[in-house]
Amino acid sequence: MRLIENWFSERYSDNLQLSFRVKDQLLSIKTDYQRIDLFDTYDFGKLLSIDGTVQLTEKDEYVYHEMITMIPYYFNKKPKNALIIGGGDGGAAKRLLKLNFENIVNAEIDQNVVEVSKKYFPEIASSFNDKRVKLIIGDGIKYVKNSSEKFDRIIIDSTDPVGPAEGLFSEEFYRDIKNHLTDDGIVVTQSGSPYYQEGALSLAYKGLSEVFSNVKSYLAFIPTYPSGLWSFTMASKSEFTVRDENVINGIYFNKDVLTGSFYLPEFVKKIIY
Ligand code: AG3
Repeated sequence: MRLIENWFSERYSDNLQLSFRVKDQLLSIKTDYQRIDLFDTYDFGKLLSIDGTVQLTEKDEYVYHEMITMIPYYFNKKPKNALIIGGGDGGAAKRLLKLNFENIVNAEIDQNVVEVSKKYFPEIASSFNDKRVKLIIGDGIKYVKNSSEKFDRIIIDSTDPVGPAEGLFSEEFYRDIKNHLTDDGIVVTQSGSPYYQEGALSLAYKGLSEVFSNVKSYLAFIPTYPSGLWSFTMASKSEFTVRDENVINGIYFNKDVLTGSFYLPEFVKKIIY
């Protein structure tokens, strides 16, 4: 019998938090960049948190990772190579491998995220063992400043725009990203909860709009993130056109989602237009 119940909570506002009952805390480390915690939760399996915010859980990571990779995949020319910035858990790379990308560069700033993920989420982080994935431990912002390679897709798999990820929501960074995109290439970033993090969505949308002529936001339901309603924003130098090709279903993603996730509620449109 357990006499004490343990809970992990992510605070959304002064008056609201989401709590997960946990069987155990498996890890808590402070790295040069952030604090990383790992919990074994009752309802969502293992949960990775960075600076107190949920990054991924075993049970619902598929929504985020499918939506950040599969939506942009089906637009414009078939992509073959990609750059992932952040994404140290390997989840985005794993989905790109499934989509048959030939070369993936993954720039993650914090080696500890990779190590923790390899240990606690081996199935997800197994993507780093694939020859098509080149892992670079380093700052994505510096990487896009100091290299010249072009990519068909650039995926900004960042944490919230505070602390180490702040620069990943800046116009200057988006300008550097543009130099790395092929002519009809697409950059996509997670852009926060439209309900609790209006600022993240407007920073991403407005910043990308300063740099790219085509920008679109879309939504997904992610039960373990603030409010459950999550936004992503993608941008390109060329107009977006969906390829005429059969769509592979994910667990969340399908043909209807490819269209429907772009239909935005009025309060979300107000944030970005
Ligand atoms: N990175 C984006 C997580 C943002 C969650 N924010 C929050 N819980 N406040 C996800 C990493 C998965 N590869």
